[in-house]
Amino acid sequence: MLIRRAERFKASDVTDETLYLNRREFIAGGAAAVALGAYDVADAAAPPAGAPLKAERNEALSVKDAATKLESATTYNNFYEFGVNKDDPAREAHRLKTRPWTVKVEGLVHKPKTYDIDDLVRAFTLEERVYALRCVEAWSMVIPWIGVPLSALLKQVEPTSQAKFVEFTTLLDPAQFPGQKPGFFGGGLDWPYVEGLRLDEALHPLTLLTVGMYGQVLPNQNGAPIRVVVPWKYGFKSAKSIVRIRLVSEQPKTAWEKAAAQEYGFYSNVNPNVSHPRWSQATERRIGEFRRRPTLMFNGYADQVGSLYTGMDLKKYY
Ligand SMILES: Nc1nc2c(c(=O)[nH]1)N[C@H]1C(S)=C(S)[C@@H](COP(=O)(O)O)O[C@H]1N2
Ligand SMILES: [Mo]
Repeated sequence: MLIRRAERFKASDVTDETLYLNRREFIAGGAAAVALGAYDVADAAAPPAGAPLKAERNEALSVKDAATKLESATTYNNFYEFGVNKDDPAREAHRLKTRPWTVKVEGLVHKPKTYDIDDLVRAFTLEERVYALRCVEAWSMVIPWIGVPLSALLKQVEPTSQAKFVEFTTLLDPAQFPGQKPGFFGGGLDWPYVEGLRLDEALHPLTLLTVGMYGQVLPNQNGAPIRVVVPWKYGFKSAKSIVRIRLVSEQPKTAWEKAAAQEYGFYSNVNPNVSHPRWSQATERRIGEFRRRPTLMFNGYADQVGSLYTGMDLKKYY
């Protein structure tokens, strides 16, 4: 797998959008063996983080902003299973074995299904969308994510009429996630990391089940082999390295609600008018920029998602 080896990501290699684009052209021209929307898994002895992953950009669901440097997106992370510091994930994430990996989709569905990660990537058409992920700590990054609309997967399992919420669960394995070891300060979280969405939020076309970024298989520190990206919500709603998607009738208890409910609500829609108890959320620092920028309602997606919350008091349901 010459291409994979040559292309295996090295943060220092790719430092700006221009280089990134050239690189994509190179991949497009040289990777005849790599089918659109699927990497070659014939020789997947090693987890393919960094292998080229092609997908057509969905322009309608992409922002025009320049992407954050790949190096920043892969070295400044929140992934408390690896530690609470921003540089812990890049240092520790090699411990995570992303193959074999299955995702169980179960609960209130007519057709529960366990997907092997590679079958899942082959079964759906991958799209690339450029989304800003905005952290509750008031910084943001613009990342070209690759994945499948979560709705495509949910349609396959056929939620029952009782299903009202979707719960996402990250792998529980203290042997691979030092932050889950008893006695390790994992930010006070109760493992495994659990997140959730209302079913209509989960079915919204913007919600992306994500397997790659920057034209590559997702790096471990960004949630390999599969994570969620919900662009109109704060980053912690986008659970990483998930092993289970469960449809349920009651609002799931999320890891951050259990840890500090008054700071991290279930909805956590990006909202410049609702402050975090310890800081304002009116402006944000885009990683790589000097000047702070005003934060937009629903992270700029008010036209697309506003109707999901008609009549709701967003100060109460923060
Ligand atoms: N399992 C798990 N998922 C997680 C987290 C985590 O600690 N554990 N952190 C969240 C937070 S706070 C943010 S801001 C984003 C960061 O994603 P990124 O590192 O790919 O930018 O992941 C989210 N998903
Ligand atoms: Mo975050």
